[in-house]
Amino acid sequence: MTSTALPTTADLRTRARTSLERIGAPVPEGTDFPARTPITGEELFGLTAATAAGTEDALRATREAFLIWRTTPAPRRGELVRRLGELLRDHKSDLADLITIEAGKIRSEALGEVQEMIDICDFAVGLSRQLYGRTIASERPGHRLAETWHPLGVVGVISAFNFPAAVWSWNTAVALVCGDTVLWKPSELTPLISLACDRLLARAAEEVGAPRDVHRLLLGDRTVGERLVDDPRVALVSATGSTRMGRAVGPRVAARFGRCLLELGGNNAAVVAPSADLDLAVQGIVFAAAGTAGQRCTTLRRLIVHRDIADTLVARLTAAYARLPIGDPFDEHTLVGPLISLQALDGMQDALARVQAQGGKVLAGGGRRLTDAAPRAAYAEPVLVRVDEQTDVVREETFAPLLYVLTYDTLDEAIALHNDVPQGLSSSIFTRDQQEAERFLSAEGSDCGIANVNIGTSGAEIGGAFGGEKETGGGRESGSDAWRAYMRPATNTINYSSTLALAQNVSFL
Ligand code: UN1
Repeated sequence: MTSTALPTTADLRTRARTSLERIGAPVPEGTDFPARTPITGEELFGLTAATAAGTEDALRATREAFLIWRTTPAPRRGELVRRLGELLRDHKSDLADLITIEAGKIRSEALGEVQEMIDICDFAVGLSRQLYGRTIASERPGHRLAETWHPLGVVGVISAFNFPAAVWSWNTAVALVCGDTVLWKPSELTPLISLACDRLLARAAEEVGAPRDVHRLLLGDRTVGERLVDDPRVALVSATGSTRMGRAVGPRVAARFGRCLLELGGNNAAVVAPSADLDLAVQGIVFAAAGTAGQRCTTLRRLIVHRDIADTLVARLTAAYARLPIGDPFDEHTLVGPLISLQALDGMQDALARVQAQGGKVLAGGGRRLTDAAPRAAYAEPVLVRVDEQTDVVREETFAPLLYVLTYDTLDEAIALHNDVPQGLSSSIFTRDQQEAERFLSAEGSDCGIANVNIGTSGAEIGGAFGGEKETGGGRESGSDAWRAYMRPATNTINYSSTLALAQNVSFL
């Protein structure tokens, strides 16, 4: 199914301008780089990129603001984030429009992304009164041993197009309550939503009396990101994107002994056991694999199905794929919007050709839609491919709605297949057998940072730490105690006796 006609670029331009104006962030016109929409694949506005001097100014300003912000009590810092959360609630619809226009997300997912931002603000406000350190039993009489958490410095946030606002908010809301200031280099593909978020945070800062430069936005290409990566004033670089990007960023930050929080590629799988509730599994699989047009880092890319139910499940998935409405993400019936670019479509078609050459059989999808209506846009039919083994293309992350189906006979085999990829972000098992579920979640089960039961791999809530192992980069963001990455611990030994007792019974003088 293809949904109705697409909006024109002129309509989308007006809609984007209206949303930005309501948010109070007028479009800064320029010629350095374009703001585009994947809905038509065309240009909306020309924008201005940060210059080297502008980047230097932002580095200096956020560093200076840090010196004030770090001494502001954490619950007071929380007031800034609370106000940001209120403004996000007030402008939820406008922000979602900008996300749809720039990232191509369907309305419900775009609203969901803004909700995720609101949720992290609530979480961070609570956190502002819970930055707990521990006390440690000292071996010496009259001594107290404590761990104290202090603000870290300027945090450089490098974010990707697919969650253009939520991933910024995960980092920024937490960094701000931790006493850090933030420099944000968003994806070049999503500058408008970045301008909107930056404006709302600036407004919140004005209203609560926080320093103006607790946050600065730097639009531009990778040279801007590279400046943040190399500058020793940036205490932590939190980067979300491809494994290739992480390979470039990680060693450069390490070379100057900076800290890095990496959120990189995933190649997420679900195991479907013979006892699985197939109604539940089909719904969970289709959302995880085809939702967001396969462009979440948590997207389901591999399905590992027990041989006894493989044909039944595959038939049901094939039927569900054939019914997926693809097209205008603003149309309320659409479930699959456009890919971000023609380049992404090329990547998908290339992976599809390779997997077919390696023996894969296409069961559903693979075509391109709306080519005449929008030749510069990339509307792709989500694809289901049956493969006999986990070949090299299956072990790669292709950022598109491409689901590989493999079969297994024993749970040990399923877990081995599951873990035999370089990435380790998200995973799930569909089963009604508790022993199987627990084994999958155990130390000898999934090797991912996220492991679920009877739910797909994507769509994590705020509250749990988000991130993964191996080539996913090891970082944890947003929930649980991920805040610790944004602070530095100090160990304090306090002697309240009148004797100088040395540790380990050392005697001296
Ligand atoms: C991402 O794709 O970079 O769990 C983040 C999810 C979302 C976040 C995805 N809450 O799918």
